[in-house]
Amino acid sequence: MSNLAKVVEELFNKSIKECSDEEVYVGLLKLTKDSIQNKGYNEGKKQIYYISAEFLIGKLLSNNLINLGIYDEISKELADNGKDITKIEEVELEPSLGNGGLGRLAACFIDSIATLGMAGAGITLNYHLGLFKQVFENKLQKETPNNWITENCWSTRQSNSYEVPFKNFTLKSTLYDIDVSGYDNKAIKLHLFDIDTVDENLVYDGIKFDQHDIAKNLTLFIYPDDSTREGQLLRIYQQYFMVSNGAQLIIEEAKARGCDDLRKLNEYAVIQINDTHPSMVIPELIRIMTSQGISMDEAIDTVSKTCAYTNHTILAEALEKWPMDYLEEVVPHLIPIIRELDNRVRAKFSDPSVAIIDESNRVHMAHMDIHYSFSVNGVAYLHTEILKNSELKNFYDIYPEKFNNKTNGITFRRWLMHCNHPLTNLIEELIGPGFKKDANELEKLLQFKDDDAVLDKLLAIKKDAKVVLKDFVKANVNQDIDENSIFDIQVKRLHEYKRQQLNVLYIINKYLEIKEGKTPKTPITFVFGAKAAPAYIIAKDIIHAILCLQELINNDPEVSKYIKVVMVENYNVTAAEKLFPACDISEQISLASKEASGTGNMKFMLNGAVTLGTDDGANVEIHQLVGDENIYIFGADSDSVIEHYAKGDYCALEILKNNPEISKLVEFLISPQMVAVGNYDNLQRLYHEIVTKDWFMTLLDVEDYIKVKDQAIADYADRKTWAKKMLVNIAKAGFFSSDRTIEQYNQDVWKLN
Ligand code: 26Q
Repeated sequence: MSNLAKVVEELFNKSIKECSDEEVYVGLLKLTKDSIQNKGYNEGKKQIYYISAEFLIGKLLSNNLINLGIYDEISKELADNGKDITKIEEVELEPSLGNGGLGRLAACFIDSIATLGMAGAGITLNYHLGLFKQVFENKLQKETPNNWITENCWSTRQSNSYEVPFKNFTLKSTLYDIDVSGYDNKAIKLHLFDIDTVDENLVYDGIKFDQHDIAKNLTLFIYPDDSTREGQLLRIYQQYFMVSNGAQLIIEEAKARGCDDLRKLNEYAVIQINDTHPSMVIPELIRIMTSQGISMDEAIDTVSKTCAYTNHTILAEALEKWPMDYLEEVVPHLIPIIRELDNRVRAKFSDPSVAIIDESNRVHMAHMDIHYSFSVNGVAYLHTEILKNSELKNFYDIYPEKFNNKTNGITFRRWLMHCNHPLTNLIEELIGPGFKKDANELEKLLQFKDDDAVLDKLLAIKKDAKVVLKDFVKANVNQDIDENSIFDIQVKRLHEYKRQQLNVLYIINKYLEIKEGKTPKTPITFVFGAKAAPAYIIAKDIIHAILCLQELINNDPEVSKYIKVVMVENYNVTAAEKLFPACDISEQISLASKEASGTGNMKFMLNGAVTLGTDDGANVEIHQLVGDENIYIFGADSDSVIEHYAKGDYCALEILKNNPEISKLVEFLISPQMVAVGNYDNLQRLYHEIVTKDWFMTLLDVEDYIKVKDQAIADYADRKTWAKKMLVNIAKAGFFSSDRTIEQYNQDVWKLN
């Protein structure tokens, strides 16, 4: 009897055939959890603790089967018993423990850390409802709770518990662990801290809840709305709870590995601080050390040698600055330490721009990180250059040796082997299985650049993936799309700097062209997927505009022959796994200088999409790798954008006055056609924002965008030449394996033994 047969026999007293999909899932969950535990965990004296408010891990079943090397065997066994593994995957609920890029990056990183045999762990919170589930109602985003914790689930309750002191009370934590299996290697753990008193019944009317009783709501949601004082305080409670537990666990484990003197903590642990959300780990560790008799000087020295900081954004509004009185209300015991850290900075540097506490009595978390970490890194070449030369220039001048770049990466286990079996199999047929361990081997595909049979296979695989997405879209939003059309896809968080509105203007242009009789050679399907932050009004208006275009265009028989618009509902990791393989044109159209890296751009490339993008974030490196022939770059470059901001000379109204063609597109947002299907107020607000402000310079790039996108669409018609571009993109994607990124972190920063 097979292992799975034994497990389900034991659990349900049934054969696999007799089990429901739910029962098979539970059986596989047990089998997988046991197999990972039996293999054991990576070990080492020094460990990496990747501490992050987000780990957007996605569903785990198939990924774990792949990493255990038993996916094919299990899926065959299931098929032999009349079961379809993709149906069983559907039983699992997606843990949405993150917002977007930063959280997904953390998930890719723990996969790579485990795979490369490094000892370490992820540290985060056990959000009961994770990120909200998005539903569309009257063409508007509505947020609903998204429960992922069920009786049978990947996390396992542990016996560890720590006391976390707040101003007026102390909370006792409970630890849940999720094992993260390396690919063909042992595992590491993702630690999720929680409290037992959380009350999910507190939630009403979507995702509202009473924010007062911390003991009941601490880990209910990820990033509760922080537009109010209560919301901001809750964020501080969450952050401190995460880092205090983390610090206690790290110290306990270091001691268990032989650290007999906390002054040597840096020999046993390195803590990677994922953006500023976990920054309070610095004063917390210092607090713990000094409370145990270590001097302030020594504690600061050790902690600074233990912590490393990653910056993920240059957007001013995302840089956390906590008002001192908020911190006083939640964690008064950290205040003297933060003041001491600030005093030391002020004694050394007279420049007020590098202080930790500013004139308005706000604590700049990033500044604390930079002064009291040994490494500061950006997440793509251009991003790190901008940090050094402009955003953090004053810090770079003081600490040039701390700054380094670590261009992001993605795990190929999930973003190729799991989400695109047909492509994986073709690659293996062509160049053997070596690429699964060493992504650089994908370059061997280049020898097939002129092999028609291979190029045809690539096109056939793409078409099949489009059929899969077509079915998904039908089930998801009840829209019919054509697998023979060009799939142009923009999926990512909704943000003005990512410029979904620029894509909208292109679609409006196409619509008007078609109405004037200028029809595209190949039909195009424009696909969007994006959640907007619940309090981000303009982002929600952009979603509304997209949904209006979807209705207007898809229901107009004259136009829908040529173009369609689809916005998938509740874009998440599971949807992403269907979207990336099916894409022809990957939209990476942020305003140059604003997208730190992007990682969706890498997933699209790896799955044979061609990038249409600005020279921003990791697009710059994609461009360099594939060459001008195999990417479509448009728009202003980052230097000129930075100059516009410095001079304050960008004026949307000016552009509109001088360009009736552009003006026509923007005016369409409030046209009778749009207002007939949408809400005037939402459309007018978006229109007004673009006309009077357009902070992210949509109109600066709109002409070039239309020109270059039209070129890409025209080029698509030459299928052979296009297939070559696909092949080159896949072949050059090896650099973006997160295994490479993690190896670089280890070599330059972590130095694990
Ligand atoms: C800050 C203050 C208050 C409330 C929320 C926040 C907040 C929350 C989430 C700030 C930032 C984030 C997330 C940022 C993020 O996802 N950044 C992305 O990180 C990716 C991984 O490095 C990059 O590829 C993306 O370019 C970057 O946008």
